[in-house]
Amino acid sequence: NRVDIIGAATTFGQPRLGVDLGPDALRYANLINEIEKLNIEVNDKGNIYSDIKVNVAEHSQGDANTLKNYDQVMDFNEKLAKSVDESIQQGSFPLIIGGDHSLAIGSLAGISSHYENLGVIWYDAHGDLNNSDTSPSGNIHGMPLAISCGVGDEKLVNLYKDGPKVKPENIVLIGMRDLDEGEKEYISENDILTFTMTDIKEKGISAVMRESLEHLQDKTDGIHLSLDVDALDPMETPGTGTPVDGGLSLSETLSAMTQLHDSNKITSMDLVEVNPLLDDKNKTAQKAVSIASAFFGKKQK
Ligand code: DIR
Ligand code: MN
Ligand code: MN
Ligand code: MN
Repeated sequence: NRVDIIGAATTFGQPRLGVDLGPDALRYANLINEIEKLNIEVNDKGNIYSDIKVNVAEHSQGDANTLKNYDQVMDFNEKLAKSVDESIQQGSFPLIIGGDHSLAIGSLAGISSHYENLGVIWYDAHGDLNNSDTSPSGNIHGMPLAISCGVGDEKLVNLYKDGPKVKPENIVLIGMRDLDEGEKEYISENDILTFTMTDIKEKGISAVMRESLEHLQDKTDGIHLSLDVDALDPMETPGTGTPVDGGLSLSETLSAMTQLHDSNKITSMDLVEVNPLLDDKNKTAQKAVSIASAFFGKKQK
């Protein structure tokens, strides 16, 4: 078993500059070594960037009805999808480190050709199920899951490979506490299994993870975990662009990751929205590394 690390150095899905430095912040927090310690071979493929460079003065201009930094997001995700696809072809487990969550457009596009019925666990404070009509911001990091389901801009929907990449019935949302109206409608119309923070407090994280895996394991042939560090409480992970109070603790998240590891069902992972420019001494990257370590099998003491 080999893990390919793919650095998704993009900030184009949202306005807070610095999330493109997330992959290197995770490396400086010793990501590679911590995974190698678990007797896993790690191949760091380096970073992917858009050919269109960040323009600090003009980043994320436009109103909520536009798709901000559209050309950059397209260009970036085409490249990312190709790299992810190649890693799976070579038999590696792709760990895509971000970078803002718009990168999931590319990671899911690259993954999806390998699975007929890809499951997705979206561990996030947000649903990322907006389109340009429902989005309050025009930030594409609030849209990748809708785009992957075939809803939204046609070129983004058909990026890398034509058609939707994921079916709504194969999605589980965990950690939700900041859903927009249009997202709530999409969730209820499509009956997406959703665990809000209230649900997690009532049931406990271990029941939530068990029910999530039960929901997916028989009908899917692979499961992608997309973990946004803003799922955790801002006291744990302050270095992220859109923090929301009332989130998961680190210890809940570590036990969730251990459950996913022990299930042996997860076939790829995104670890996203670490922004070292908003952080406190790289603490968010360090927690993200401990989350990845638990996911790859490190036992909690
Ligand atoms: C909000 C925020 N729902 C939007 N989304 C975020 O702009 O669409 N996603 N922060 O991670
Ligand atoms: Mn997100
Ligand atoms: Mn989020
Ligand atoms: Mn193991």
